[in-house]
Amino acid sequence: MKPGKTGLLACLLLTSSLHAETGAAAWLRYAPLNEAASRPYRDSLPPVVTSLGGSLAASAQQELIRGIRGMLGRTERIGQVSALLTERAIVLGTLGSLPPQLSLTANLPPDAYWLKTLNGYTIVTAQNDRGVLYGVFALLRKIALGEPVQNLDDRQSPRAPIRWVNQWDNLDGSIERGYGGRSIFWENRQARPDLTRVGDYGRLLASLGINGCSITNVNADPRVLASDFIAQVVRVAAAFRPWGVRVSLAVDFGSPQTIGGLDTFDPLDPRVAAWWKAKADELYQAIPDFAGFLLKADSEGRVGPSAYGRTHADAANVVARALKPHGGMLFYRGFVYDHHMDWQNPRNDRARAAYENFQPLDRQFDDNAFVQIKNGPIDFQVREPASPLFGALPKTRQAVELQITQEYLGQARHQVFLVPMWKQTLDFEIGAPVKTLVSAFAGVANVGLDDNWFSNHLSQANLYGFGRLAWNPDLSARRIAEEFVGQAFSLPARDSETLTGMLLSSWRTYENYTGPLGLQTLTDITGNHYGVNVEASERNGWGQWHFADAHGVGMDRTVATGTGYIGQYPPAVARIYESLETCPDDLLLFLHHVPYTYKLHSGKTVIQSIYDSHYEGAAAVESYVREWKSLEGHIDERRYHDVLAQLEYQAGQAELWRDAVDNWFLRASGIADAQRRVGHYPGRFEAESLSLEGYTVTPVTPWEAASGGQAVACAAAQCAASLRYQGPSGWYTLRVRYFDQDNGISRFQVRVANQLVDEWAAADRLPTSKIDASSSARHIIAGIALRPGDVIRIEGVPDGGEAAALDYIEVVPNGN
Ligand code: GCV
Repeated sequence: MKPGKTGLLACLLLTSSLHAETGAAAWLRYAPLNEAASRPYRDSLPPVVTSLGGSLAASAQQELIRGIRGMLGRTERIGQVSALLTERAIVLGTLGSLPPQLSLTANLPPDAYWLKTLNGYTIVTAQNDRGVLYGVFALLRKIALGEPVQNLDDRQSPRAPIRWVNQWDNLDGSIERGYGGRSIFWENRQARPDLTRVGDYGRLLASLGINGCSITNVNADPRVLASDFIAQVVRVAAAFRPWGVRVSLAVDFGSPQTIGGLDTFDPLDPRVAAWWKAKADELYQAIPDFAGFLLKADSEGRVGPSAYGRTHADAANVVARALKPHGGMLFYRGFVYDHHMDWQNPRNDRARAAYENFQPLDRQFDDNAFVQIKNGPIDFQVREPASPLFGALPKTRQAVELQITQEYLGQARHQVFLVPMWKQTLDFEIGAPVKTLVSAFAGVANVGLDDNWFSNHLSQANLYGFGRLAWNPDLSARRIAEEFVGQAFSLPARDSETLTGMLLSSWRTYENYTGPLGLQTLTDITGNHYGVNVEASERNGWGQWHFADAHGVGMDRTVATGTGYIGQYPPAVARIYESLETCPDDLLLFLHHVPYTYKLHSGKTVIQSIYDSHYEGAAAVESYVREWKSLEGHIDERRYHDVLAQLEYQAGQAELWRDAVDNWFLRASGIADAQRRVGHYPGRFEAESLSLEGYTVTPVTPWEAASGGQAVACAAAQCAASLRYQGPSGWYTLRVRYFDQDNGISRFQVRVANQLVDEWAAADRLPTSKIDASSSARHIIAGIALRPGDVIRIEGVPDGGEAAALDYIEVVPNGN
């Protein structure tokens, strides 16, 4: 077998097992291979697994047995070390533990592994126990992807020694920017009684080589450091330990005062230093493999060293020095900015903040203090340039922070594969590629108790991709997508390619229907960060401005006439960004302010490009629905239907984004769409123009969130909106746009000529109680025969605070 382009696709798989899957197994499904595919593995893999011991030996051995059982349908025998001379085996052990006849020498860094076939033995070895465990997962991955294992000689080392995930979990069980259910760690300010999911999560993380997890929100609760809380952390650490995942805590910088009882948290006060030291000693006493602390200070209302006129280095070092004797690390977030900035001062620029705060402090951080830097200078927007800070701290250890949870990228309700975006940052040359400048990777994962961790099966690809990049940032996005698809789904080759293609194009698609050309995600910045709200980022202190007005759009960050942000890059980069001639179209409006009629490199004007990309993005999501439907029968029913519902919903949201953003820019610019689509919606009937019984017209805020800026809401027990159809007879699809608030479950019925043709409940889990873009949803009723004079009547029954509100109905000839 050769691992060709699709050698890692699942063409070799599978004795079809399409029973319902919850998604909990993610990419560790170990789906059975078919007879032909499994034969080479059966022939080449010894029937015995012999473990040479070590702290993670039980996990490694059990995982190997479990994986081989799943994929090859046979159970490896557990062999004795004493029998190694006489029986061929898969041998699991560190280099130092290998017996003389299998002795191997190599200079492997910690966590690296070596898979080696020797004298009929398959050896999984490493410098440390974690490496052996990672080697087992790598061996199983090869089998799952159809790669050969008979003549192994594969050494793999992680690029960065620290690869960890951050969870923004609160002690009450909620998760800040978490979309996959409640915390797997906490409930009622205690560790959950049952931490099984923590162990399961540890296994997923270990399969990617992730070796640490910060288990509390960076908007930190001081209680996490209380002495009587340590026992809770001990339990979580114990659940992770079999998988080599070390825990860390995100801590509050004011802790010496808030829980330590001191009258100060001044980092230069010896009593404060002593407090941090005593606290670290206490934690390490209980958790000897504790990883360290994560610290968000002087940011978004968190206290920090500025309270005493001290620097971030002072703050980081006082904590780092407490951890140092135990081998602990301190991750100090570079996400520091003023969120009360004067938007009327054209020199102000949040994008400059991280560099200005930290660059002058280079050399001043201790060697176990890392500055953890978000990929871009703002905040996980759909497109940002790489943070200039990466190139400005040559004497400081740096961690790159990537956001796996899709805060600004559709919140797991939209399918957006983030690896291509991350790779842009990691590959970005800022003196050297960013990936070579960082020695730690942090991914904000925020998995929750939902069966499939994220509430969206396809969002798992982002955790998978983060882990694989953290191990090897040189892997291509395509390779990672193919690996994920090959393991998480068992599809024939053509279908694998379809799904891989969907993943790979999805970031560009999302960008197209939200904020292209560097506009950033035009969402509700001061609210839930989900639905469209073009002006939410303007005219406030948060600094995510894009300065769109009647004449033009974009933020002038040039050195010549703007905020000077571009000057934070090395000259080779700054030159490209500073000049309109060379600035890439994708970042144009992030870096420059231009008139709407400005011509892009693509040849289009800015305004026409905004219109077109929104139409392209929305059309692409409609095509994802069709493509996904083509996979029916090859995916278990549960996951098939879950993803189909998610994609259909996303298609409706993409259409809303398209219309909202395009109409906003049409109104602002006064320049018509050359293709006459924007503002022209054949077959669309605004709810407010229908014949209303009980419904009242209500303005929607922001206006672009509803077609025509208005909706109808029902304050009675039941309301109706009717339309007398006047078009030609034929088959039609009805598209009803309604609002699904989170404060009730309204019911809708649609009748055509008095006949009930469909009904549904507005019961989705959407993040708003308002009638706005976040609650806007679409219901499609296909195959309706209409004749002139037919009455189409939508009846709404509100519930709780939810008003059974309607935006419009579209009557679309079938096939359109
Ligand atoms: C945890 C953004 C998010 C916040 C988050 C913050 C951070 O502002 O909206 O929820 O806080 O980033 O990264 O600290």
